[in-house]
Amino acid sequence: MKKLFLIPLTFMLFKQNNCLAQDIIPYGLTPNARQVEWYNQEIIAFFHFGLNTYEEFVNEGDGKASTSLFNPTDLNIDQWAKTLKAAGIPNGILTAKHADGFCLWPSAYTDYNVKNSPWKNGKGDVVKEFTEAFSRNGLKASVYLGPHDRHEHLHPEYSIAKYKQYYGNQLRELMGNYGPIWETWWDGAGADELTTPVYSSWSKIVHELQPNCVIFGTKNSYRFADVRWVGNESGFAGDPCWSTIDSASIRDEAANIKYLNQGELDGDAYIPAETDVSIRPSWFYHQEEDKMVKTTKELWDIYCQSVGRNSVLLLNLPPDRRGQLSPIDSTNVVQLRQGINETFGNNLLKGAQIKSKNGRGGQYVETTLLDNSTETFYTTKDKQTTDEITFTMSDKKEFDCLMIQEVIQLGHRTTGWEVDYSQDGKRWTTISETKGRQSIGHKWIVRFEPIEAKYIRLRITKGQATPALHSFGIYKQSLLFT
Ligand code: IPT
Repeated sequence: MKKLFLIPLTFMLFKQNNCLAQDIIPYGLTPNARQVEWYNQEIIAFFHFGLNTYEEFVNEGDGKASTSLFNPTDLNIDQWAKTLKAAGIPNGILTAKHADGFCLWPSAYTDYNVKNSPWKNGKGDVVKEFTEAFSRNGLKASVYLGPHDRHEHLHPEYSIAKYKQYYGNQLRELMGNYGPIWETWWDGAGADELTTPVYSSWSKIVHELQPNCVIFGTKNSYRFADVRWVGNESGFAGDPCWSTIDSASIRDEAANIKYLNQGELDGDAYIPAETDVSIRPSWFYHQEEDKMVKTTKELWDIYCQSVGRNSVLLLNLPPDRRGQLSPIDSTNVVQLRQGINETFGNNLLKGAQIKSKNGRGGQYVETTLLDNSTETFYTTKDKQTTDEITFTMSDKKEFDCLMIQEVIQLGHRTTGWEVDYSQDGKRWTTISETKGRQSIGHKWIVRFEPIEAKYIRLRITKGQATPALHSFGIYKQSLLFT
């Protein structure tokens, strides 16, 4: 009897996949299931690999280079996977075809592919090795099939209609023959002549063959985008950074870089920003850049300005001419993860006494902010869109970083927040780096000079709906980041 009663109750309280209480109604636009999963990955690896890897100073081949250049001496994708696992990166996107049009798999629709390279006597298939190694290692595999194709443009019979067919065929090969594909990337670079109807036919192929595949869309593919470009390739999302945006801003990219970067609170579509940046100056591996690999500290800055600004970080780790990740790149990205774990593994507010002004209580009790669970959250009484939550620690503690998370499935609710500290619980100082903060979303991180305090106060100053917060914490940054 007891059991029978418990099951429906749990069911009533939590919605599948998101575990949301049903009495808190989502506000405005909300993410689809693909977007929620994408957000939770936080970091995705990008692998630019192809003919350009074997050319000097080339990152956007002209489509004329000989296929005989492609010859990895020791391709080992388990090695990429090992790095990703150590770095806590669950997914990787391989450039199956970059702008030069060279295909890393033996496509039946062109000769410009691995079949005509010396690698494995033309019997190799990088996409197959990639998807198999990733699945073997419990990682997600994704592909970039560049819409821009300089080799195909050189074809005397090139036309958009023919290209639409050609690309569609290749998309069917990639989406149909290699198991689950988690994201596909429609780079806007050089793709201006491709119209929305062209992308419409391609999006049908993606949705038909891989219903869970996230589409990175730009410019004329804006209507099919699950995620948008962040507006730069330097690794920073805006402040604020809303997951919503006017979709027309994506279409007219050049005039709307600011909106790509920051989103628009009253936008008409939920299309969050993906922050693509390379660990090296170039997208492809070039040995002369071995001394210019971003340091662990630089990667931490990037992490805080992307994942820590309600975005997902797409970090490029280009394999070298052997077909392996370079040791410097691997070391730095693995250390990034160690530092993230060290930093956020110790929420200094743990065990603090918590009091809120407008807390709803019950299953939404204040302590859910500190329980590290994505299945619980804090909210206020109906109609209370602002709040003050005070944490009293057992003793004063030193911290230089804070993190806050909203329940993204319930929409952008909080639109203003700040954090104060105090030594006596009476006279408060606002942490200046938190002044006027607006968006939260999946995760927001703020760093500052070390502060020592016993009392911390989170002030929710503005909202479109009652706040819904998964977590809040203060931290001391790992020594790996100093
Ligand atoms: C830029 C594209 O215009 C944009 O649509 C997106 O694909 C982006 O690349 C990805 O980084 S072009 C680049 C040279 C800034």
